Amino acid sequence: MERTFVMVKPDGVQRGLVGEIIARLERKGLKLVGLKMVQVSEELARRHYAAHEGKPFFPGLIRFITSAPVVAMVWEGREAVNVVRNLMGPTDGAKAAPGTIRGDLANDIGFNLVHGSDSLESARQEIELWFRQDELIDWENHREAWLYD
Ligand code: DAT
Ligand code: MG
Repeated sequence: MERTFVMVKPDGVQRGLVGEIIARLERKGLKLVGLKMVQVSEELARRHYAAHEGKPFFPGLIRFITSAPVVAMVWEGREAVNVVRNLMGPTDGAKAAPGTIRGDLANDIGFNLVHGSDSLESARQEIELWFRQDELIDWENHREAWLYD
């Protein structure tokens, strides 16, 4: 089973969409294995978005992600990285299809509610960056007997 890092961004927390976003991932059958609220520091923000350093939107992105609390999570399941990316939809809410989190609930490029790791390798790095090992819970989800053949 794969694990992926998911974050409800400050706009999602402020708009009261944490439950809505978690519900969509739960209904898909993904298993929550880590969850915490974080007031993101400038240092954590810069490390998380290091791949975007130097881009014109980088300073605004750091300002946004540190402006209010986020909810950081780790979700586990079959092809979890791709499954979450598909549930989120593409970066720009205006272009995201209905049925996706961004397509249904966002209409901006920067204020797009949610982050999800874009590859297995970035998932591994982001989980390590955001969570200590003892913050991740290995638990048996009995639903899985009816989720996976
Ligand atoms: P995603 O979050 O879909 O993986 P990304 O990794 O390309 O998108 O960019 C990270 C975040 O940076 C994205 O969620 C919003 C912001 N961003 C990306 N491109 C942008 C742009 N052209 N203008 C403003 N913000 C942008
Ligand atoms: Mg990305």
